[in-house]
Amino acid sequence: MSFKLPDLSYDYNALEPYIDARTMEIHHSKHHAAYTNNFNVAVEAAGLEGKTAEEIFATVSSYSPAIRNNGGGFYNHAIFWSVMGPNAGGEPTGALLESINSAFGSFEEFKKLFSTAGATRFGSGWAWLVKQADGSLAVSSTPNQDNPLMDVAEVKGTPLLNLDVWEHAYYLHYQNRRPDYIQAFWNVIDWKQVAARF
Ligand code: MN3
Repeated sequence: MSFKLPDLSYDYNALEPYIDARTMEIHHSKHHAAYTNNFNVAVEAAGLEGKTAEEIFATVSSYSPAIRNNGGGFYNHAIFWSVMGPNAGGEPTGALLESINSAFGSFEEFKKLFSTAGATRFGSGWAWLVKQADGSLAVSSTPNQDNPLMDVAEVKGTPLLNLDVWEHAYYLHYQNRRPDYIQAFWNVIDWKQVAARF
């Protein structure tokens, strides 16, 4: 199997009270594990072994929906776990903060844009902070398991931060209150990890 389910660098209960342990356990050990397994099956069926996920995404429109959906599911969740952590939250600093200010005016304005991107994504999908090819930052959202590395994405670039707004990411604890989940997310963002991606 070429793609592996990554371990979390923290316990399932580490993000409480913002994201509950039961949601984290099911999300990682069931949902993410299934995307990873199904991606490996689809990659093998398509004869794409040896390619990186990024290489596959660059021409994802030429492959089956199984590649697009499960590849995105595998990759997007790996980013999502890595940009969250305990003892996190607060604001970015340094060059990342300067780029955020330059692109959006202020950190508060960025928070509003990103939160709105997640709240208004109809159905299932993700909100993103993206570093575009010219180096500038943008906020976007994608449907389903699409991501900004895919040739089908409206806003393309390197994903710096993402937020899963599928119901499976919040329904046990927040039920239909997606905006409350999005507000809580700001308390678990590990800005050091986001800065490292930047
Ligand atoms: Mn998910």
